[in-house]
Amino acid sequence: MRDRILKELKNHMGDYVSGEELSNKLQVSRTAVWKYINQLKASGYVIDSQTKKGYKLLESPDSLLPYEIKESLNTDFVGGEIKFLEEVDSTNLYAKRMAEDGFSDGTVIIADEQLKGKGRLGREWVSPKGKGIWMTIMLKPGINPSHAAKVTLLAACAVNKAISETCGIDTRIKWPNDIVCNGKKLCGILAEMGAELDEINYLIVGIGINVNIDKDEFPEELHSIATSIKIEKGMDISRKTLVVNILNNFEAYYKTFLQTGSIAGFIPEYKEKSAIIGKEVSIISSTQRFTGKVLDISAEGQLLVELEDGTVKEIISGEVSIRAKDGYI
Ligand code: BT5
Repeated sequence: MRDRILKELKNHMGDYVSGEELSNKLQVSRTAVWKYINQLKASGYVIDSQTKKGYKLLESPDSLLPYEIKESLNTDFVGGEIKFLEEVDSTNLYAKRMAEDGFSDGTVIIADEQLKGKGRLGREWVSPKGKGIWMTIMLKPGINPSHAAKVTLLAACAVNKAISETCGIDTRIKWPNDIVCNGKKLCGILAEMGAELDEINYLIVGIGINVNIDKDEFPEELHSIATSIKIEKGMDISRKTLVVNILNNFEAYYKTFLQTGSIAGFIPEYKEKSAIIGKEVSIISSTQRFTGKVLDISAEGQLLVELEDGTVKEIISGEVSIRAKDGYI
C-alpha cells in the first residue's frame, strides 16, 4: 500500500492530492492513508500536508522502495516482485526462509540495513543503514547443483559492468566473488542454494555493494581492505539507479546462461576485467595455504594456477580465498 500511495503522489507531482481521493482510489481509510504518508516521511520523503488540500510530494530521497525501482526496470521476471525491508538480519537468510513457502522466480529482497550480513564461510558482511545495496535475487533455475557456482561468476560480471557503467569507475573482478577498486573490496557476492541431489530447488544470489560509505564509517579492521563507490568517485551515487542497472544486466546474463547452459560466452569479459590474472597470489583453503601464479580462468569458470613446482592446479569456485602476495589485491 505504501508503494501505491507513493505512485499516486508521483502521478500528482507538483500538485496536492486529497486524503479523500487517495482513500477512495485505494480503498483504504483516510487514517490508513495518513499512516502510510507518515511511513514515507520516516523513509525520507518530504511531503507537505495541508488540511484542506491534502498531500504534495516535494522531494524524494535515494530510496529503494519497490515502486522506485520497478518504475525504471526493464526486465521480464527479475524484480517482478520486490520486497523492501528497513532492517533485516540478512537478506540471504530472509530469502531462504521465504523460499520454504514458495516464491516467484526472480523475486528480489532489498534491505536498507543488515544486522547480521553474511559473507562466505560464516564470515560477517558489514552493512550500514542507507549506505549500500544489500540485496538478494531469488531464482529457480532447474539446473544441476554442480552448475550453481557459475551463477556467482555471471553475477560478478553483470554487477561489475553495472557499477562501472553507472558510476564511471574502473572496477575489477577478484575471482570468484569480489569486485575490487584500486586494490580494495567494493562488493561481495554470496550465492547459496537449496537442492536435491540432481536439481536445485532455489538459488539465491546475495549482492553487497558499498555505495555511499565514508572511510571513517567502516570498522577499523576493514580500513585497509574495503572501499566504497563514494570513496572512489568522490561523490554520492544513486543506489536506485545502480540497483536498476544491476537487475537489468543480471537478467540478460542469466537468461543467456539458461539458454546456452554455459558461461563460456562471458569468460572473455570476465578475464578482461579480472584483478588477478597474471598475478602471484596466496590461496587459502580451510586446510592449506599455497602460493602460485594465476594463469587463466577456464570456460567453466575454474581458476588455473601455476604452483611453484610448475604444476597447474584447477581451483573450483567457492573453495578458497585469495590474497595478493603483498596485500588484499
Ligand atoms: C563475501 O564474503 O564477500 C560475500 C558478501 C555478500 C554480502 C551480501 S549483502 C546481501 C546478501 N545478504 C547477506 O547476508 N550477504 C549477502 P567473503 O568473501 O567471505 O568476504 C567477507 C569478508 O569481507 C569479511 O571477513 C571482511 O574481512 C570483509 N568485509 C566485511 N564487510 C565488508 C564490506 N562491507 N566491504 C568490504 N569488505 C567487507
